[in-house]
Amino acid sequence: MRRIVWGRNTSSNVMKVLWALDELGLPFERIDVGGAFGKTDTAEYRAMNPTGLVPTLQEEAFTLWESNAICRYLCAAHAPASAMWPQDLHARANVDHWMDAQQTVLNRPMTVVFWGLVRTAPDKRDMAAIGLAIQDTAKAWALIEAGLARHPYIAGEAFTLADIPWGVHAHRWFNMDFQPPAMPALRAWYDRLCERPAYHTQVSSQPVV
Ligand SMILES: N[C@@H](CCC(=O)N[C@@H](CS)C(=O)NCC(=O)O)C(=O)O
Repeated sequence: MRRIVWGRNTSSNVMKVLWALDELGLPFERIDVGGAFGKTDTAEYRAMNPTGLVPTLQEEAFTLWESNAICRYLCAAHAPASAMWPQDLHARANVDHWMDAQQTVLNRPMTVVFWGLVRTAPDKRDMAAIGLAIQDTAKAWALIEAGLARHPYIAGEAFTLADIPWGVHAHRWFNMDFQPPAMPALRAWYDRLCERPAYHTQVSSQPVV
C-alpha cells in the first residue's frame, strides 16, 4: 500500500503524524506542500483536504486530515493492540482528552509565542503580546507538569498518543530565545522523549524554524 503524508516537515501538525508513523514502524512517503511550498490551493489538494492546511494522510483512495485524528486512525487501522492508544475505554478517553487539550488549550498561546519569537523579525516583534502569551502557555504546560511529576508520560506509566501533540511543541518551548519558567517534570519528560529514536528523527533533531 502506498502511504503519503502531504505537508512540510517544519509544521508541528505534520511532525505529529511523522512521529506517530515512525513510532509504529509504518513506512511512508512525504510530499512537501504548505508554507513556502504552496500547492495547497489546488483543486486536487482541496479535494483531499478542504481546509487547505497540512497535514493530509493518503493511503491509496483513503484520505484524512486533522493531525490528531490521523494519529488515532494510524493506531486503530495498523496497530490496534498498541499501548499508544489503549483499548480500555477509560484509558483511551484519558489519552484523547489530553490530545484535544493540546489543540484547545496549548495551541493558541503557543502559536503567539512561536510566531512571535521564531517567525517574526526581531524589530517587528510585539514583546508585550509575546510576554503575555508566554504566561498563558506556561499555564497550559503546568497542566501536564502536575501529572508528569507523578508518572513518566502524560497519560500515565506508558508512552501514548497523548505525548505526541504536546511533545512536538515541547521541542519548540525548550528551544526558543527565552528562558521558560522552571518545570522540572516537564523538562525531564522532554529529555525522556529525546531518547526515543522516532522523536529524535522527526522532531528533536529538526531546527526550530
Ligand atoms: N487542526 C489542524 C491544523 C492544521 C494547521 O493549522 N496546519 C498549519 C501548519 S502547522 C498549516 O497548514 N499552515 C498553512 C501552511 O502550512 O500552508 C491539524 O491539527 O491538522
